[in-house]
Amino acid sequence: MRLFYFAFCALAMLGTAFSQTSDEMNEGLILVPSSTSGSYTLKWYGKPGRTYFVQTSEALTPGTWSYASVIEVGVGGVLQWGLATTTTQRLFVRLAYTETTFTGAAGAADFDGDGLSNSAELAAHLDPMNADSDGDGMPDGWEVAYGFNPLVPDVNTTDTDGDGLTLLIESLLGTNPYVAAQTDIANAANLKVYSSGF
Ligand SMILES: [Ca+2]
Ligand SMILES: [Ca+2]
Ligand SMILES: [Ca+2]
Ligand SMILES: [Ca+2]
Repeated sequence: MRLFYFAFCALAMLGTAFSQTSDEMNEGLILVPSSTSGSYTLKWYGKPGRTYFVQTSEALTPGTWSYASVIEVGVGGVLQWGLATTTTQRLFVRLAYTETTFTGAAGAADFDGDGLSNSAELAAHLDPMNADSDGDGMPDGWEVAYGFNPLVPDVNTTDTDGDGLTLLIESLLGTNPYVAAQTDIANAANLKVYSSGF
């Protein structure tokens, strides 16, 4: 991962002259070089109802795409971000978008429902549109809450508290993997069993 070889910065909205339109393929996504070496402007048409993320890759192969710290809501006009890079490698850029509806700020929303906001996911290099970034069956938010690395698959058959429930089961139940389930059972109402004999 070469995250430190490039950086995005927000730019003001463009005017309408010479801008992309809603009719263009791939939202009219273009990367425009500036007069300064290594400095570009990334532009695309933001369609209303779509929220956009930016992904980059140096290899253009599956599994090499990662999210930049960019989230933008389409408002029926051209969106643009500055991109500065010092890498001599090829750098590919693509958009990912969702039509998920939400209220409030896009960064505060949780599109994949894993318990982490979109902004928190981007900051931690997680996938804001996949509840299980490392594919081990345990949601990103649950892993972060209990100190697991959501980018490295864990052995989901491990039973950290010895209560018979594996990490996978605990994550599905939303329970604490360091507190044995027996503790909770002790707080439950007792079940009374009566004999049917007279
Ligand atoms: Ca999330
Ligand atoms: Ca996620
Ligand atoms: Ca996971
Ligand atoms: Ca357990």
